[in-house]
Amino acid sequence: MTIAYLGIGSNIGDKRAYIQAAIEKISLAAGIKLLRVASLYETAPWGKEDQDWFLNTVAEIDTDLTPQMLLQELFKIEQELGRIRNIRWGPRTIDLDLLLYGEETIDSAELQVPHPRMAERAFVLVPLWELCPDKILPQGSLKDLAARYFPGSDIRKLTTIIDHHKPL
Ligand code: GSY
Repeated sequence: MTIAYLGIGSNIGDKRAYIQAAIEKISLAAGIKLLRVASLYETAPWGKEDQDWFLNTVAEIDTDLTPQMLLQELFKIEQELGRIRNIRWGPRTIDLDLLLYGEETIDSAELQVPHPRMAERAFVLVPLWELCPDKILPQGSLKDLAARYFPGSDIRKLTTIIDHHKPL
């Protein structure tokens, strides 16, 4: 089993409901055990600024899927939640990114882990730092990287949380 971290974001429609639905699907997927989910954050759009703000969080999972199998599972969940890949960095109902997969480094055409742009993205760094404050990334300590952006005007922590516990 491997501990992995998933970035989750939405900026179309009922963003909170899309994130909740994605987390439920992740928790029900074969080969994935959902461990923890960070707080929800409202975040300014990165990459293409003329679009709505996002809601973002990060989930910690334990998985026996390979990184490639996990990526396929994330694509499947994105499709089920109406993700359409038409505009680069454009609006989306749901976005699921594989950020970290244990201590592995992967550099293939379809998958790069650790996620190559995560050190520039407050919406990844801040919720990830909440879950693993002592983590060191290739670009430096998560604590120092997140402190560049938080607190800041482009990211706001919400007090509402995502309920990720399965009903008894
Ligand atoms: O790669 C994730 C999708 N995405 C986001 C996002 O999730 N949040 C914010 N704030 N900006 C983004 N730009 C892209 S692309």
